[in-house]
Amino acid sequence: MQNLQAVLEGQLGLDLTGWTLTSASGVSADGTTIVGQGVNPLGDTEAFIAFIPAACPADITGDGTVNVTDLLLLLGAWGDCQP
Ligand SMILES: [Ca+2]
Repeated sequence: MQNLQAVLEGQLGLDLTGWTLTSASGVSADGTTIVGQGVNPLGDTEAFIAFIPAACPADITGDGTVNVTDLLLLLGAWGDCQP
């Protein structure tokens, strides 16, 4: 399990300064939409909806771009798979 607020801020770059996400109450079937409650910077409880961009399987580094670095990682792992 991961901390949703940490993922939204750390991995997706959202600025949630002053917010505290307190609960997630629903997730779409494809996992790209999450709804819940949080406390906004004014201290009021408020609903939130977060849209998570679908992952790009070719972006091996996870930096949002498919480029030569991803290709080199793929080529570096070329060959027989070790369990
Ligand atoms: Ca990449």
